[in-house]
Amino acid sequence: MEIKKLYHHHRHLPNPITRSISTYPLIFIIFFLLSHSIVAISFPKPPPIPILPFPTSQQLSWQLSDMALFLHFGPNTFTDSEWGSGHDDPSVFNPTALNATQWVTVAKENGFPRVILTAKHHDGFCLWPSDYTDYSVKSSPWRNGNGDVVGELAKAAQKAEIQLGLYLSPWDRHEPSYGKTLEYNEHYLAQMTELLTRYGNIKEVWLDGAKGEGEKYMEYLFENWFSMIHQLQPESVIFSDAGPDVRWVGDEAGCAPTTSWSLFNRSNAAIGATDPTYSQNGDRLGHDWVPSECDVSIRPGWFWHASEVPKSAANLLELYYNSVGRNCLLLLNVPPNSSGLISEEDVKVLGEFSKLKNSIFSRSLAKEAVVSASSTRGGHNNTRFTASSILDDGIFTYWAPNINQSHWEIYLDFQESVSFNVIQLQEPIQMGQRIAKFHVDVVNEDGKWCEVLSGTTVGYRRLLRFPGVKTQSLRLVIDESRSDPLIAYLGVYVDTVSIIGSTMRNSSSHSYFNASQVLHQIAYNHTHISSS
Ligand code: FUL
Repeated sequence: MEIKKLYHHHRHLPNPITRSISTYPLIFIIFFLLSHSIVAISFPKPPPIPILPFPTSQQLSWQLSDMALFLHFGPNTFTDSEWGSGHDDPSVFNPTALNATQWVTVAKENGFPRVILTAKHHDGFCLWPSDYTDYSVKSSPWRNGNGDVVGELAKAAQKAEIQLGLYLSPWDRHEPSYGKTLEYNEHYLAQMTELLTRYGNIKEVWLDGAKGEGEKYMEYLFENWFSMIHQLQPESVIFSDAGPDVRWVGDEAGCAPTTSWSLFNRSNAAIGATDPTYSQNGDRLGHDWVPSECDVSIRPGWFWHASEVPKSAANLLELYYNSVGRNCLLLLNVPPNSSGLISEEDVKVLGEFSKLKNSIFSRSLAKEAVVSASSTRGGHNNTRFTASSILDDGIFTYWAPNINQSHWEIYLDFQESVSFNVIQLQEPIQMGQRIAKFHVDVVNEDGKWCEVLSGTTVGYRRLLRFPGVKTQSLRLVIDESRSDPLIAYLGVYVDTVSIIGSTMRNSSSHSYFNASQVLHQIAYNHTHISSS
């Protein structure tokens, strides 16, 4: 009995032989499954490699701001001129009601996160009390010679959380050392240092390439300037005809071409002597990331003139499509008048423009669409790169296709018929600019796919207008790309203003546009009061 008991007891003790039979295979199976990735412990598919060149963080934050307000202000404002001779008496500069808070409020209320002031235009007059010249606010009657426009603007901008940029003209028609290379470069950098050390964060430095014909020859030591600017203000971007951070678009009409690469070869461009076509299109094979900025004035001149009136809200909307809508930043000049304020008619038109823009773009009609794609990076169940990411605002989530695909397509099923005449596309440019050719098809009344538009580059933001369509299904086809194409955003919208004057305006059959009549009224009023 005793023996039996013992025996029973021992049967339940782990026996080294039994253990080796029952446990080792289990360990072996787990090891086998892990090593063959059959078990559900899997890591997310990493993002694709960003392709060179791609933006610095400063360039990225510049691009995300979409628009900036340019402020041309100085003696020209009072003398009714555009290029001052450099010899106007400083006493002409006497704004009676200058209020930089009004300037930044206008910017903020109308969607311009940045303002750029002409601290010194070609006439050499300094809007701050520079120690290196007496041709400045110091010698003017304004605030009894104790004023500082740059300082007042910097304070107001900081308070309103508006970014500040400064224009310091290389060409100086007043400064006696202009024309003597070493002397003038020292003078210029001394003034630049004042601007970049006295006024807090400066987000953009604007280097204008203009110079009158027959003016004194001199060499600007650009590379020294660039390094010094970046050293003093590491968060700033430098604008010029040739970068290094942001390039001139090649015209002063606020219009980029439909093909607009942020890629560029800086070595192919020179400040003041650039081929406009090269600047306009950029360079698909470029080694440098230098996106375009489109500068244009709300009025015919850059400076305020009593005889001039602002463009209409519909005109500004057109500029927006042709700049922001073509992978560029819109730098819209709104010059303060001789009392030192932005004129009421300009404020009014900016308000109408921003209302118009918001009425079109505040909500995409594709938000509820069911989205699918020809392939998805990491497989169709991968949520990180899924096609429906394109409905989320912004560029930091995106659709990515599987590698080695022969075609790239995204399908949207709106689940009901939707009417629209604008499409917005965005690439996640932090990963490089990739798309070189694309087209969009919709399903027509006969149930067949038909093309409604095609294009080349997309970049940060591409807005495409076309005669309105009514459809339940849309597909975006990417025909050519520098690498696997990535799409961050696709939205569809109705614009009832741009169609004025286009084929759609006369088409009463497009009765499905039900946007507010007010928009028509705004556009109508302005076509009648504006000179441009
Ligand atoms: C040009 C200048 O000559 C104009 O006066 C203006 O400042 C414009 C933005 O750039 O090159």
